[in-house]
Amino acid sequence: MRKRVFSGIQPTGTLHVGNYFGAVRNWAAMQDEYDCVIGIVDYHAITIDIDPDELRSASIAMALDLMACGIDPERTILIVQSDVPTHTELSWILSSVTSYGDLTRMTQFKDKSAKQEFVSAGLFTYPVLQAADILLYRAHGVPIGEDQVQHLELSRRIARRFNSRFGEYFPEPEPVVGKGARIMSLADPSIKMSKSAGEQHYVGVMEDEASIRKKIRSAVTDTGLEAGAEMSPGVENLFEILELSAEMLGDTSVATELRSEHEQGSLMYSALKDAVFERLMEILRPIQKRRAELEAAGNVVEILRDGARRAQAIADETIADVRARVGLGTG
Ligand code: AQP
Repeated sequence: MRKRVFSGIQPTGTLHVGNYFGAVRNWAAMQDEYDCVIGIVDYHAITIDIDPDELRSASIAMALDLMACGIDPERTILIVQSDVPTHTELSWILSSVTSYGDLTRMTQFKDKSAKQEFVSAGLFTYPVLQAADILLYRAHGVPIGEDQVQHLELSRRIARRFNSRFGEYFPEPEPVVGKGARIMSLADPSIKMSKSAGEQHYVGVMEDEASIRKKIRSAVTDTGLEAGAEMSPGVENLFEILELSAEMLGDTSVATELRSEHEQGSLMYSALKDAVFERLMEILRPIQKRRAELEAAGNVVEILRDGARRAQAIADETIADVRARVGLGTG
């Protein structure tokens, strides 16, 4: 039997290059080897204030973005999370085997709650819903960026606690963290690239060329170079994006050359930025073209409904087993 993987993304804005290198391209690469379920996690998105009309269209837009990046709905079950409401039933059950103390240690909650005027209970219990997303499909692996590793550790603890209280049932999901798992903001390389930090802190996968060029040209580097000097975080981040793009294109020679110039203290940052822009656009242009074609095809909602039907069949099996183990309902 093939192993199953689950991963998710919030429909809270446009897909960015951090999401792409850290997560989405890995999801696309895993489709032949694993049974993949990918969720556009709209239940997660409502833990902070979000406009209802925007949310629904953002979920559909995210599905198009993901398919344009290579997620093939024939090989991957692609869903909008709330189309399979069983996620929330399992989440409630799992909250009973989740330690309150563990939840208080989640750094994402600390960061996000500090930015909110109104801090919802949903934001606090977010990692329990995340555990439910994964365990509902009895997934063995979860391909994620580094920022999600702590949450995944908690999912593993929740699975262990459920298994010890109700009998061995859930596999303990393993994190799959690949290259590109921590792409930083170009404007402030001390924070991760993210949609919520603001427009200047991310490069959108579907963003227009002129705007991407501008963001890369104004990326923070450092003031000067000496031979053998340590790389500043901004320069390291540019090299990371260059190398990831070059590897995908199958020619890393420019990256190697520029690295050796850096070691010798002769690197012009404008040349590095031009190389990043050119290689990145070689990756993004075909994705953007494909996105327009998929949108014109006009069948994305149908695709998502089909995904939800396939996902619900797995979810129904899991929740029936869980209800029986826990002793819920009349049977
Ligand atoms: N900068 C990043 N580098 C590598 N991987 C990343 N991921 C997110 N940011 C980076 C990975 O992308 C997947 C989806 O994550 P998400 O839905 O939480 O998206 P986000 O970009 O983190 O969303 P926001 O709105 O930008 O969130 P915050 O508020 O955290 O800034 C995950 O696998 C994630 O690891």
